[in-house]
Amino acid sequence: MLRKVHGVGVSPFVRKVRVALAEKGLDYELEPVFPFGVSAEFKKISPLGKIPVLQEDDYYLPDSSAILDYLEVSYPSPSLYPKDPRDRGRAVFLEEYADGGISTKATVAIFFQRIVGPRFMGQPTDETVVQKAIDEDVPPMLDYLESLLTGGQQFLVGGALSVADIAVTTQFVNLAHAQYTVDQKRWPNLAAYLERMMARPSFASLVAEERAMFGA
Ligand SMILES: N[C@@H](CCC(=O)N[C@@H](CS)C(=O)NCC(=O)O)C(=O)O
Repeated sequence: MLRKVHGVGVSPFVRKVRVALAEKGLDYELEPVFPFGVSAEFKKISPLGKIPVLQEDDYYLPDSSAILDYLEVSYPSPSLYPKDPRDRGRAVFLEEYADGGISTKATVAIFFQRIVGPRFMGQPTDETVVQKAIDEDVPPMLDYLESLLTGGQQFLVGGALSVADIAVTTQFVNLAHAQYTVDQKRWPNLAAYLERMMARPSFASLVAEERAMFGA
C-alpha cells in the first residue's frame, strides 16, 4: 500500500501523525506541502487547506485528530486510546486541549512569531506577543499539566502512552525549537515528563531531523 503524510515536519500536527504512525510501526513517505497559500489541487484533499493529510492509496484524510482515530481503528495494536471509557474521554479532551488550546495560546504566539514569521514569511518577530504568551497565557496551562502529573505518573492518562501524550508533547517540541522550555524548578514533573516523551524513539528521530534543519 502507498501511505503518505502530506505536510512539513515542523508542523506540530504533522508531527503528531508521524509519531502515531511510528508508535504503531507503520511506514510512510513524507510528501512536502508548505501550509498557507496551498494549491487548489491540495484543497481537494484538504478542504480547509491545512496540513496534515494522510493518504493510503486513493484514500485521503485531513486533520490530525481524524487521522489518529482512523489509524486506531485500522491498526488497533498498539492502542493509542485508553480502553476505559472515562480515561478515553479524558485523553480525547487533552488532545483537544493541546490542538486547540496550547497550540493557539503558546505555539502560534511563540513558535510562529520566533520561527515561522521571520524564517518563512518575511515577518519580523513581535516580542510583545511572545512575552505576553510567556508571562500570561502559558503558565496556567503548565500549572494544569503539572497537576496531572504530580503523583509520579509516566503518562497523562490511564498509565500508558495515548493520543493525549502525543498531542501535548508535539506542541512542546515546537516551543523548544523556539527556545522556550518548561522551567523545571516551577514545573518539575511536567519538565521531566516532556524530557521522557521527547526521548522516545518516535519523537527523538523527528526532533533530531528538525533540529538539523533549524540548526538549533
Ligand atoms: N485541526 C487541524 C489543524 C492543522 C493546522 O492548523 N495546520 C496548520 C499548520 S501547523 C496549517 O495547515 N495552517 C494553514 C492554514 O491555516 O491555512 C489538525 O489537527 O490537523
